[in-house]
Amino acid sequence: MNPVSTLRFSRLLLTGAAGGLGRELRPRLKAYCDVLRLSDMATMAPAAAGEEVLECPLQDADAVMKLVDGVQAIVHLGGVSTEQPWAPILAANIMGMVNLYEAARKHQVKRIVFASSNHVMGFYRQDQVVDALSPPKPDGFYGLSKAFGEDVAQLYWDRWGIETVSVRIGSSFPEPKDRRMLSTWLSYDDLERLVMTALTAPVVGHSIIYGTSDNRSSWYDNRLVRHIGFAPQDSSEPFRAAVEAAQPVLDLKDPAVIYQGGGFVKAAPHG
Ligand code: NAI
Ligand code: 15L
Repeated sequence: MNPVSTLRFSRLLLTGAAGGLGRELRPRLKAYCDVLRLSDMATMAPAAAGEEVLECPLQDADAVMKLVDGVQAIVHLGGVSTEQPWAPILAANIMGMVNLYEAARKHQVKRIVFASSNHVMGFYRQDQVVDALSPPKPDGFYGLSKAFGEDVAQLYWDRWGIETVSVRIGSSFPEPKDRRMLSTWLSYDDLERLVMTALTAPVVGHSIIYGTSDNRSSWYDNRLVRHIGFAPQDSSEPFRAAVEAAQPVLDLKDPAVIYQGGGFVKAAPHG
């Protein structure tokens, strides 16, 4: 495969295409490539012109090897996206991540955008600021698996020169749902901007960037990754009055209020 020095891709792979962000990015990414290959283990809408649709469980190494054949770059959204018992996280986010990078190595894919999560850092307090060099403090099995995913990306950069932008996405939904999300919200338009700048920045090695819009309040510092050139254009501010009216009082002793991970810090996946 050619190095990713292009603004347009011959064949781009989007995993997690049946999910919330995958469905949102599907038509947007199509504009930047000749062929968009879509995969998930769940059912997806049938292929339109210029699309390929392949069902693929990430824990199936042989299937992932075939999935990655012929792609120039990957946007990796597939996986467990909330706090869950260990077994599905192990399959999707641990085995799946290694399978994807092994396939990328064998098929000489040069650039991956990995959907990591703010939950890698969930046990930092909301009065602390974190950057790409702050040591991880995952808030559960899910955050732990994303920290592992970032380490996989680092290994494949150091050892095999596969570039990755690990995006610690905050909260990417149509609008911020609560007071915490006023700080973590990432609009869908800014998500598209971030994914595309991460795919096309000339040199990224393995870079870790926080994925949020230009929110007035924030606990993320992206100064170390200015080379990516992400310039968010949206903000949670227009939603502030409605969000604050719906949640006027916060329990300042509640761990979900104290820590950056919010409710994830007390999610109980162990039954
Ligand atoms: P989602 O849960 O809606 O989508 C994830 C997709 O991955 C699903 O369609 C699911 O079927 C697929 N998947 C799960 N296990 C799989 C497996 N073993 N094999 C193949 N496919 C599998 O999640 P969403 O919101 O679309 O997020 C996309 C990515 O971004 C996820 O990796 C998530 O962890 C990450 N992220 C999302 C945030 C958000 O605010 N939406 C915040 C932080 C991270
Ligand atoms: C995540 O990592 C989840 O995938 C998403 O569903 C949200 O809960 C988000 O973090 C968040 O922290 O708001």
